[in-house]
Amino acid sequence: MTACRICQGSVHQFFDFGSQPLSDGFLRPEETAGEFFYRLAVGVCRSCTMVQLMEEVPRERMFRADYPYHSSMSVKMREHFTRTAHRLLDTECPDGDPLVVEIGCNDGAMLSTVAARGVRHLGVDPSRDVAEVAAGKGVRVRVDFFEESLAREVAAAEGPAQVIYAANTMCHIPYLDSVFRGVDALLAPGGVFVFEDPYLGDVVERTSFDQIYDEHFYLFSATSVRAAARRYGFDLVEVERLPVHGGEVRYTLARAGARTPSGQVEALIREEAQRRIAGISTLEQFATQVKRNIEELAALLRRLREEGARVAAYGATAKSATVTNYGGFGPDLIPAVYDSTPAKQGLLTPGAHIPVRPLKEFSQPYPEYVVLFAWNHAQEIIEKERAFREQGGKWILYVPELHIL
Ligand code: DWN
Ligand code: SAH
Ligand code: ZN
Repeated sequence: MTACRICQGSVHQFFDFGSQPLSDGFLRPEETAGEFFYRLAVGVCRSCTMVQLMEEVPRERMFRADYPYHSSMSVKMREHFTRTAHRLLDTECPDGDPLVVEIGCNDGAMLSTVAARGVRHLGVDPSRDVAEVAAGKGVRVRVDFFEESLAREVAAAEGPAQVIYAANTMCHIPYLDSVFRGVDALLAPGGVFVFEDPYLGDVVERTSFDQIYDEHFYLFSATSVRAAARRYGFDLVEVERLPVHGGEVRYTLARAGARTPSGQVEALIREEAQRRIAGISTLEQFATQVKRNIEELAALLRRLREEGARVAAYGATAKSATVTNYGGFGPDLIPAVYDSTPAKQGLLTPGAHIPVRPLKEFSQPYPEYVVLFAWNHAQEIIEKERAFREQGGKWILYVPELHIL
């Protein structure tokens, strides 16, 4: 039996994706021989409902100096983080000399706006290359993992933080106990801890199974986040559903008793109970649907290969590692994936070893069918690449189910 990382309850496994590589482990052809693999399986805690991976990948393997994901590659995400920064400053930091801390600041997509407004801040991120990009935007960054010891050090040196923020990072941290104790040490008495991550309710509803991979150790819901927060003396006081990355929730935590939880919190928790989003039968149904989606995509890709169609993919996402490696989709079915990130171009995708090509080659000539691995950015990409469709190209999407655009 596996014990829950949050409450030590028993975890019921509901899907096993088998052996998987590091989702952001893009590699040079000569590195494929020594590639690292682990077992990707996911379960739900029968006590606190937290959905979590059955096996943990050491953090230093994932968040290395050359971690290749740059948040600012998407215009829509840049806009999202600019709006977020203004809102956090306007609502939580009206006066004085506030301190804003971001856990997992990456390339400064959010904190660059805080820096531009002249507000005291600190970004913490262990991945050196992306942190250097943030520093180049005027962001103060510490290249390290946020945990209790670091938080105590920052609290002693810089005083309490009015806002601690994390986007798509809390779900990456198995050792949340240390993070919560760190937040407790660093947060001002009336401060807020705000974080946003992929939402279990959306993953289940939309069968977005590729949100499950090494870096996404947890899949949160309002129910599981409130239970975890309470263990460390925090209340869940606000929840907000966000459209980014295929559906997320932004959670606002405050010290127990400091703020009255909004009606939205109770409403979402009630909805989760009614939908039984963490129920064993719901998750078993999800598992059946995942297998169906992957089989349909596999059948389509094999048919296109038989017909001699020119196929490629778009967006060398971390998520797509789960799709290509579970589906067994290598360069024989998908000969290339186009991506705008210089740090990924010229390398092979993890496990499946599909070559990553720069976007400028996408139209030379256009493929006939393109699997949209970055389906969460569909609106932005399909709009930007409308010339592809105008000359007859077709997009293949597999979330929420297989369809061709
Ligand atoms: O949680 C995480 C999220 C925030 O980012 C991390 N664990 C890792 C990463 O996940 P991902 O790689 O699945 O994220 P995205 O944002 O779906 O990745 C999009 C990829 O597509 C990037 O490599 C950039 C690329 N891209 C592109 O080539 N053209 C993106 C856009 C918008 C484009 O127009
Ligand atoms: N906030 C950005 C980046 C998300 S990717 C966005 O939403 O786009 C996850 C980031 O978390 C990576 O940059 C990774 O280096 C960072 N990270 C992982 N573990 C961390 C930890 N313990 N403390 C701080 N950052 C961490
Ligand atoms: Zn639990």
